[in-house]
Amino acid sequence: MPPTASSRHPRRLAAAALTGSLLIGGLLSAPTSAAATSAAATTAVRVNQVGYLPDGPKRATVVTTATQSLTWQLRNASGTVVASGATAPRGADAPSGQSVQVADFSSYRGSGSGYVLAVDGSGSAPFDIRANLYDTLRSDAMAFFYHQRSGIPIDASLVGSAYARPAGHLGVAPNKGDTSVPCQATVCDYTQDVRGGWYDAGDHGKYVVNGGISTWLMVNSFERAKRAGGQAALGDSTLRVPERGNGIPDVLDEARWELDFLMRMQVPEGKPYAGLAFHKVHDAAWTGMPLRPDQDAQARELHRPSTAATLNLAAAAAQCARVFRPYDAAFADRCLSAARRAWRAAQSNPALYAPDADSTGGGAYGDTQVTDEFYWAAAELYATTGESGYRDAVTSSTWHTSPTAFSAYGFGWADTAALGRLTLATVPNGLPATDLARVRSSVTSAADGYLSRMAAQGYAVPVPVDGYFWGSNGEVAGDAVVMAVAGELTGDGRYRTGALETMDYLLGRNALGQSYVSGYGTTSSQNQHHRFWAHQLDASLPHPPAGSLAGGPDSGLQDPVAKEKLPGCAPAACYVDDIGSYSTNEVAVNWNAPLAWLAAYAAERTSTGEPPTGACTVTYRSDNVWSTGFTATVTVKNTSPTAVDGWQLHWTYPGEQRVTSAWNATVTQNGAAVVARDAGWNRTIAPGATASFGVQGTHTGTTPPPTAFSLNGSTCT
Ligand code: 9MR
Repeated sequence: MPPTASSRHPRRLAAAALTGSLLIGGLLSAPTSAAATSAAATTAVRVNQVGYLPDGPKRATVVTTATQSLTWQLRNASGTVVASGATAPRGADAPSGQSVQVADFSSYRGSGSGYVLAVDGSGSAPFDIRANLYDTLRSDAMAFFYHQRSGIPIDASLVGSAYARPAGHLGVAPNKGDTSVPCQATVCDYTQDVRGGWYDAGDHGKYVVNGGISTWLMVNSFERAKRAGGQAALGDSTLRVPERGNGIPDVLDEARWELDFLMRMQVPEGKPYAGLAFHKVHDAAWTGMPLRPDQDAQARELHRPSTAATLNLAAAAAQCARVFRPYDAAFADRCLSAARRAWRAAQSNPALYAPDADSTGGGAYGDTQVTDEFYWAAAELYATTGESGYRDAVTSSTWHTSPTAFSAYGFGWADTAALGRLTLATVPNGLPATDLARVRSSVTSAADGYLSRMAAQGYAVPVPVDGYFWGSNGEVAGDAVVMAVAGELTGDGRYRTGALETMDYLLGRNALGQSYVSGYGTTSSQNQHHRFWAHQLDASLPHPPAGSLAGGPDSGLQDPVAKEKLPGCAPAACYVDDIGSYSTNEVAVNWNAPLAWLAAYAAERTSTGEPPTGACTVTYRSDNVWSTGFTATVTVKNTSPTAVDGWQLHWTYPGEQRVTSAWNATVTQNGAAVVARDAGWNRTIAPGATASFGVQGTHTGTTPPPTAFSLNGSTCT
């Protein structure tokens, strides 16, 4: 059996240890840290400082010693009270160490900017309520990856002159370049061209494990949007990338920059470890700050291949083969052959672990448990190829049935089984219907766990009190990804609410009243640990660009600045916006990737401008079932206030049903996934009106009805 998360999770060991001492010290009820003290000086009404979606949840947390319910008032930009109500007292909130109440103004459906929520004489930061709230964050959070590119000049015409810089690590003095990199002593006797890719974080290292999961999330964001009919927003010429206009969706162009690098990290044929991936490439010694990538004079080194890195490559490249195929078949082929080769090499070297101690000049990304990486890679290879060998690797893995595939601590670079489950739950594949149903329900159970934790916390955070470890904000955004997928699978709007509320947490509804995303909100992180966006150290350098997510509270206090400034902090308050606090305030590709995923999801809406939740209801009536066939009538109702003009209804059959004909709609099926398009004459569905159509098909046994539908990208209920 896979070990439990608590016994193996390299991402949370330090945090768990420290939380123990916090609880013993009784400090949760009396925070004494600098962060907690300065937080008390800010307004006590904590909101999403960017705002809320008109049809989404709208809740705020009020820090107060009052034990009785208080009155809240929502005021518009001119100060007029447009809604009011009573707060719900919650009492002591363990993660924040604060006493809180919750104001819920979700029923307000107006829109505008400059709203303020006032409670007991305190006003919140101003915020907007509008349907296009997340459009810019979608592109900024994705642009982060272009900014982080190695081996290409960062172009002022795309990012503005403050963020432009020469190419890093192309072998132009003083940098040594990643074009011909030797290994560490004894690892290999040749050099390899490993140019390109993304810098991991504030350092100039490039790590295959972290690159793999980040690439997967970017590509998955597109794959999900495509399923929901919302891919156009991530399509060609939607992002600020140099490849705009090449006919390929921009988010895939960005992912390809890393995929090319990941494939360059694969050991060539004829060499020892052929087919495995080098674990990482970085400087021989840690460099000082600030330092632009092109000015890095340190020697670069390849570190010994690892099974984990190899399987990350296999998973990301197998997903590439599936998702890139309609846009660039040759690249898809190249990805698939790299993935197959990596898989074979990992099977021959199943326990080549990257050591935790290898952290001179770069991070370790050590991991001695790689069965979850095997499961994830097998799932991707199976979803892409349908081949029985990969299917057997999926079904024989203990992770296929393990209850810890979705742990309380979310997924992460060391914990990848959940990614395999997400793929198997959403990408049509040949797993037996009962197995598929179990995989899908594991996604919704995980999401239920996050929802119940959110419900129990004053700030509605999906992580447990001992889950504030290095990169906790990435964990929060990852949990939101799981909730969003659960919403897609079930059509249950509670999951979308949960996913959107994590955005509230990241953007200011938290213990510190801090937006952790640069440029978003009135008090946003601006001094993240980064060697180029190092304004705090050198005023001629920029702050991090808008859309950069800080790592977030880490109760482990794992850097000197955190140790000095945050002693005694409550877990959710262990954060300081200081460039020296790399354990709470770095940026990293594996944290910005789930943020970008979530922003794209939150920004998605129909062509009529309606956000997805509650936009439609669907009934699927089984009219006739015989031994090998069935007919059914599907009725979709437009429950949004605006007309639908042209529609596509998506669903997935939980059984083996195959549609063979349809009337009053054009229906196509790919695996279990079905798309019904309007028949032309019925393309308009007025608000409150319905459209009905019929399907006939075959089946091999039972005909369980589909339960999750989406209309033009909107989840129906
Ligand atoms: O995100 C990583 C975290 O889980 C680890 O606890 C930490 C210490 O090993 O390293 C983090 O990753 C850093 C990496 O090692 C080097 N580049 C910056 C990454 C983010 O801080």
